[in-house]
Amino acid sequence: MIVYYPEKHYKHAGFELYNGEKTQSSENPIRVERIKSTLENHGGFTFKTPALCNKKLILQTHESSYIEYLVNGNWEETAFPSVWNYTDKRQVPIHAISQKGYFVFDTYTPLTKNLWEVVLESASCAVSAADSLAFEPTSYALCRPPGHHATKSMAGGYCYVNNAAVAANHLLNKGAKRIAILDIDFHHSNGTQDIFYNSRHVLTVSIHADPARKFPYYSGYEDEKGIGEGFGYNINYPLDKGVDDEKYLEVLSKALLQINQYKPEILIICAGFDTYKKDPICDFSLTIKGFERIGKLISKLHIPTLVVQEGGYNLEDLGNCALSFLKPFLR
Ligand code: OKP
Ligand code: ZN
Repeated sequence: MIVYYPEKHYKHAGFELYNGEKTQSSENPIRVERIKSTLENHGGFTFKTPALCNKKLILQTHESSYIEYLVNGNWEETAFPSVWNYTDKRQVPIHAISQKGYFVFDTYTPLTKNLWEVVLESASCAVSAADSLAFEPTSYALCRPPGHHATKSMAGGYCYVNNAAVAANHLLNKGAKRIAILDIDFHHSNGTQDIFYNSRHVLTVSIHADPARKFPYYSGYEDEKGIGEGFGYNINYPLDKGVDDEKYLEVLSKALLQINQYKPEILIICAGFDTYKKDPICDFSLTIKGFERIGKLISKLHIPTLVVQEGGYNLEDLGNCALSFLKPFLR
């Protein structure tokens, strides 16, 4: 299996402000290094670094003022918002402090030095991996930073550019008519939902912790079904705490049935392993063996599948969670 890996990701590392307190970020460079070394030790994976994708592709996914903000941002020190847009005006503000609150929706997502080159390379992993579906049934984009919380015009939840959404737009440009994105990260994929909310060409399905209890809090509820011609093409499965392998597989089977009915030409899996029982910030209880069962069930659909890495924070077991999930796709 081909794996696209971002070699400059380590340049992005920071802290987060959680409820007013400064803490070490869970989203650190060790994460993808753990996954990489576990897959390398196992064998069957070929690592490549991506060619940087065209900025136009990113502008098709995100608002241009937001992307210009990331491109031109010259943050010498880690920066965070402190005042948010409390109006419904969409007018890019002038002051540096108001701009941060305009383009970043939480205090977990630091604006760091070299941010743009790092996020561009992460998105490029997803695009390159999408291209390799032309000659491989499955490919894996080992993205960092992750992408699924990034909306059209805001960063948040450790995400800046929505890697999976950029890849989906790339595949639509190449002629695909129906793409399904299934997000199995513990957290609701609010960004992906936002980007494709009015589209029937991209079915977005997310299985996650009930946002009444967990991040991103404001979206991920069952009644969010899409809008306009996209109505019916967004599906959310908010779940209670403590979900185990059996319960998860039961919900996943339902989601896969809906995906199959849509008859997608390509399936994108936004894979987060923070549903793992020993994840330090989450409250589901999936096992390493459970990830293999999840991978097997998905692989049995026999749809060309792009796996895009999202979250997962248990550094000790993260590599084995990913390997276990990917194994059924190896041939
Ligand atoms: C990103 B992804 C923990 C609180 C921060 C933010 C969660 C972002 C998750 N110190 N919570 O979906 O895994
Ligand atoms: Zn997550």
